[in-house]
Amino acid sequence: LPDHIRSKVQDHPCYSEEAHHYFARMHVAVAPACNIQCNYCNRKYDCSNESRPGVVSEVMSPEQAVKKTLAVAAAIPQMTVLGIAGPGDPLANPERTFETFRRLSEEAPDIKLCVSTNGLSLPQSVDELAKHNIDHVTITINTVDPEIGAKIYPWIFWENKRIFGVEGAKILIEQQQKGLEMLTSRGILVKVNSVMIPGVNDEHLKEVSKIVKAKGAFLHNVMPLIAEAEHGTYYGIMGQREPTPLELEALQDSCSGDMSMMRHCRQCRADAVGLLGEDRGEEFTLDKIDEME
Ligand code: CLF
Ligand code: SF4
Repeated sequence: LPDHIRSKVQDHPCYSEEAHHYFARMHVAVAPACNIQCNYCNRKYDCSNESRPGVVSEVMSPEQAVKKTLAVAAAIPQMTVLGIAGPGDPLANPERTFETFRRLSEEAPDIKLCVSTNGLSLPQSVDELAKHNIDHVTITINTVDPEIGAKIYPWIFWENKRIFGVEGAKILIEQQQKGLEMLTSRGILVKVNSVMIPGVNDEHLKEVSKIVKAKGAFLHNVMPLIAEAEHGTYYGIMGQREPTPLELEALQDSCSGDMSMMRHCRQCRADAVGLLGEDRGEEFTLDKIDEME
C-alpha cells in the first residue's frame, strides 16, 4: 500500500485485517431516523446496514455521545475509531451526526472518524464529511440494477415524498454511485458493504463489485443476510432464506479479483464498543459513565 493510505488504515480495525487484532472501534447511536426502507431492516433493533440484531441501542444526543467517547477512550487505549452507524441512517440525521463529528474532531483529534450510510443523502453530505476530516465512509450498495433494487427497497423518502419500487430504487442507486465517485475523487477511503440475499442479488453482486472497484472503492465487504422472522424483518416474515457460510465464502472468492475483500466483519451493533467481535457496550452505558465521574 502507498504510505498515505497505509497511515489511514493501519490502525482501523475494519479497513485492515491485521489491525483488527490490536485496535478497537466504538459506535455511538446518535442517528435514529432513516430515509429509506430496506426489506432486511430490523431497525426496531439497529440499522442492518451493518448491524446484528440485538436489543435496541440507547439513542443518545451528540453531547452524550462525546461524553461516552471520551470515557471509552480513557478506559480503552486501543480504541482508535469512532463510527456512527445507526440505529437509522447517519446522513438522514445530519444535525446530530455532524454535531457529534464536529465536537469530536475538536475534543479528541486523534480518534479517527468513520460513518456508514445507505448513500441516499451522500452527495449533499460530501463537503461536510470532508470538513470534519472523515477519512472512512462505508456505503451499503446491494445492487446497481433498479429492478433488483425494487425487490430490496420498497420505498425511499426523497424530496419530501415517498417514492416506491423501481423509481425509488433508481434514485437511490444514482445517489450511491454519485456519492462513491465524489468521495474517491477527494481521496476519502470508501468501503462498500453489500448484503448477500440468496435469489435476489447474490449472482449480481459480482457485477457490483467490479463497478465499485472501478470507481475506486478501497474494500468490499459482502455480508450475509440476517433474516430471522422473530426480528420482524420483511424477509424474515416472507421466509427468505439466509446464505450458508459456504455460499458466502464462494461469493467473496468470486468477487475478490484484485480488490481487497473484507472477511473479518462482525456485523456490529450501532452501539458496539471494543475489538471486533467483542461487545463491551454494557460497561459504558450512560448511567455507568455518570458513575465513573
Ligand atoms: Fe464502525 Fe463500520 Fe466504521 Fe467499522 S464497523 S462504521 S467501518 S468503525 Fe466493521 Fe463492524 Fe463490519 Fe462495520 S466489523 S459491521 S465493517
Ligand atoms: Fe433499516 Fe438501515 Fe435500511 Fe434504514 S438503511 S431501512 S435503518 S437497514
